[in-house]
Amino acid sequence: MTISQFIKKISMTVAGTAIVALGGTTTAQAIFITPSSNGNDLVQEILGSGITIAPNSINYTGAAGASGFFTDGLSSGIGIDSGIILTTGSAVDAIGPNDSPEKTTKNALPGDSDLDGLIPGYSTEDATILEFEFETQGGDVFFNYVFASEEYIEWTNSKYNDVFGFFLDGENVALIPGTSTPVAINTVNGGKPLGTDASYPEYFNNNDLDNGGSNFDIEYDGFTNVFTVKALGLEAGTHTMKLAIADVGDSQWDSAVFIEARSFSDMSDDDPQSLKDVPEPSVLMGLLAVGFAGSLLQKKSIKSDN
Ligand SMILES: [Ca+2]
Ligand SMILES: [Ca+2]
Ligand SMILES: [Ca+2]
Ligand SMILES: [Ca+2]
Repeated sequence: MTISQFIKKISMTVAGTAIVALGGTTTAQAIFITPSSNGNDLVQEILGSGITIAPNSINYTGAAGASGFFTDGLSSGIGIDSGIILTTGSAVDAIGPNDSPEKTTKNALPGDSDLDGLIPGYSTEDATILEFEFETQGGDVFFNYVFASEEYIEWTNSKYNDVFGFFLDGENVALIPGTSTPVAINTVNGGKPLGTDASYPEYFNNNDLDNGGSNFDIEYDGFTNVFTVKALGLEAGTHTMKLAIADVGDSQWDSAVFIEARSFSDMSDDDPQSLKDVPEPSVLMGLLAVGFAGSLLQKKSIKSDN
């Protein structure tokens, strides 16, 4: 590592104790995770109406603890109540409260060439992949998801551009609405520092301890709104789906994708859970708190190579 690379990897962070005390909210429940790397169980959880899974087509690639089921997601504010989680580290580390800017599990697994292809110039590590083949009765496919990460906010717009992809017959359909742009750290964020050089910030929910968090009872420092995959007019017959997520630039700072239970279907959900009872972040209190806490305490955080 050169000196300049080393310097780039040093960030100043601010302890969040005062922020939690001032801006935190209490909730009766919060997201709960049950780890599983059983591909059949994971696919069954997201399977909705009008979809038939091809026999013996399900394949899970990843660490045993990297994936699982989640419940009570609405109480943590992610807009989806239950479903499956795929991560680049440890699934149980999604559980709040947010007590670290850098929750990390190195799984020492390779990346994925399809994901590499989404972010030219970067390379992936610690890939977690759930693949299956299916038929759709209605000819369409819909499902709902949220992307979340510890890379927010300190590594926004850096090389640690964690990414995921939902590859339908090899083509990524996890795109920012109305664009052909994959959803990743550097494409959906609130900027760094928050509010500077943001990308689609209207889709970003800040939960960063050093930037007014924690607004949500979940470990990830930021996450997207609920996005819906819409793939219309598929030909009759069997299609492939590959759900994949990976770290980028190194194997540290976990990212995750949440996929809603029973949402993988041939019909659009007209009443998504995201419209029901999502807590509002205490933005004003958070902004006041970060200004206050910023003068109290600082520590250095170093993101070293593997
Ligand atoms: Ca965190
Ligand atoms: Ca972070
Ligand atoms: Ca990792
Ligand atoms: Ca990462």
